[in-house]
Amino acid sequence: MKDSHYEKSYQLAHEAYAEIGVDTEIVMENLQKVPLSLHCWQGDDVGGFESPDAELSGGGIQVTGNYPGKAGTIQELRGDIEKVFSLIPGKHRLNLHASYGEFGGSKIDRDKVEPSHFSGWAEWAKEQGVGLDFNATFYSHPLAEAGFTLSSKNKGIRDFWIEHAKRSRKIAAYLGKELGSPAIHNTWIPDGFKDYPVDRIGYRNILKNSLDEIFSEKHPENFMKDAVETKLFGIGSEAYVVGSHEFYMFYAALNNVMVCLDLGHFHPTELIADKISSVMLFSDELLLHVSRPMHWDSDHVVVLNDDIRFLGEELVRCGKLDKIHIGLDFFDATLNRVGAWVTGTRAALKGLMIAMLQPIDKLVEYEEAGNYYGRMGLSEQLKSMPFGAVWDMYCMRNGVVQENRVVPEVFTYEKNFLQKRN
Ligand code: RNT
Ligand code: ZN
Repeated sequence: MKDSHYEKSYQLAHEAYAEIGVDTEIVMENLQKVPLSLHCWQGDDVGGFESPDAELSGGGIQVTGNYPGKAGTIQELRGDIEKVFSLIPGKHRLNLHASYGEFGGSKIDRDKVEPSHFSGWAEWAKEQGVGLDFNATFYSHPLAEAGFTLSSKNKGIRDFWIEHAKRSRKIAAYLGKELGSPAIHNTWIPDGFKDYPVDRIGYRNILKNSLDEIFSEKHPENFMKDAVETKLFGIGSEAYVVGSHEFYMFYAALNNVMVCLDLGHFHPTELIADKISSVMLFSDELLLHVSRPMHWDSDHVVVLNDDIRFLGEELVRCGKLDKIHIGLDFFDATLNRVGAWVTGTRAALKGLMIAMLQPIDKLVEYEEAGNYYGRMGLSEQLKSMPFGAVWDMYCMRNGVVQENRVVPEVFTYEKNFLQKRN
């Protein structure tokens, strides 16, 4: 399609939305202000670069598939991320895990990681003009194999992970300082039991104490902020997860840290969209891990499904988009990883744009008047409005390909780069 056709489609869409009281120009301006934090681990199946052949192991998360082309070095990963950034409208961030440091071929254990191992990332992020976020890595390690890290009853193991967490928070503070934008440090641990535990309270008490110890080290808020990620169950922790939703909700509320809600960490029919308003009435900020659970915490690539639409709607409607940090957390090794990143990230942005293109005042008016047909009927009408024309225009104005060019771009990159990897 010619550029002039995109212009025409956009003009028609602009008029159609104006008729229902929505200004598409303002929507584009608002979406431009929303950064997403892209997860570095999509590019290499959560492997990290602690050793040349590092791969995800243990810890209640799993990646299936062996599609060729995964990033085998940090340079390849950065190249892939640069490609991804070039195909996504807006300015975004990158979310790193401690296992992605530049360790120069030597074995640096998790209790020895330092800011210097991430100075290369800081330099790269400066060149890219993106902020960074950070995570301690509590899986794929011999001392995580027994299933317990910060809540371990073994003091040696526990202290090892406490040290790792403290160092990771320091690295986050370093990155935030270097880049002039606070890094969110997220703590997720895999601790739990496959079968019914006896001492439920014991492990949770230990976790509470470990977190107290970790967070007793303070860092300036403009360098780093903390989040703790809740979970209902994982592979091998079906019966009991120490860091459950209730545990972290209370912990976060009482200790001035953020809670992190991952779409895949709840019962299959629970919606994150319904949790945001409750959290935001009692907490200043919130971290999200946007993913696509399928029957379980499967971390499928995000697509524009109802969950994402509901999430976008709630993010826009609650009016606190600037206080909610949107991270992505999906990985699927059965398909082109760069494509997964691009399509998943674009889907999350589309969810937000669709929500912004709604006449919220009118919907609230129907709701308050008890006119529930009006609320439902208008919501349904919105679904067939020309959102795609606004999205394509948004991409064009950001110097990024329109929707129909995404797949060919990914194929070309695959042919020129990914297929040349072994
Ligand atoms: C696991 C959590 C966690 C991880 C990443 C890699 O269930 O969702 O956020 O996916 O830290
Ligand atoms: Zn997550």
